[in-house]
Amino acid sequence: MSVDYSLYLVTDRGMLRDISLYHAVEKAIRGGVSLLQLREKDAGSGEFYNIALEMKKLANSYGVPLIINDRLDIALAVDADGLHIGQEDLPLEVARKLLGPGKILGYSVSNVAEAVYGEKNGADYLGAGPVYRTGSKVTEIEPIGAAGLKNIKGSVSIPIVGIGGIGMPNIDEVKKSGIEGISVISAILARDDIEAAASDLRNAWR
Ligand code: TZP
Ligand code: MG
Repeated sequence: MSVDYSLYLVTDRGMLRDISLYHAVEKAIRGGVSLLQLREKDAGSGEFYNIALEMKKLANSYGVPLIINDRLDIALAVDADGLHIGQEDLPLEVARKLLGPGKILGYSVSNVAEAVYGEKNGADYLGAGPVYRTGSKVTEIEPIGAAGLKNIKGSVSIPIVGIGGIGMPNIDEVKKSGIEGISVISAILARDDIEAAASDLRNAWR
């Protein structure tokens, strides 16, 4: 499957201002989001499943693939296009085996060793970060910056998306690192005009 990683939206309902997740995501896709990850850390299984079903229909109706964060069971249950896991989730090779070869498997990394491990053990793409400081995720990992992205990019041949604190002020610097795309939450979802925010990022990336 050929995937466009250029503008990868990750969800967090907690960031939204007076808009439903459904409508926010639809606006973001209209603005130019090319890939969608459902990441709702506070949703229980039943609720996550229902949201995932709805997001799958919405995203796929625009030709955008849906990736599920953390939950292999939900990814399988809704026949999502892929799964994204991190260092503390299911082992990568186990996820690869259970997900099957036809699905997209993403893996979070913050250094070259993790990236090389990811490429060797079944990841289709890597989410590298945090690139900059962000209020969207609590982490003890120091930001890797554009230099960290460049190092990771040079160590593997699978696609890389940067994540963490990316937005219009630093998108050019990120682009120069040579990676395939950016993954964002707040630079799209916390904005008043979600469609314009996505479209500005998309145009800046091109
Ligand atoms: N993983 C590393 S940083 C991050 C995640 C999920 C949060 C990204 O959110 P934002 O608002 O784009 O900085
Ligand atoms: Mg995770």
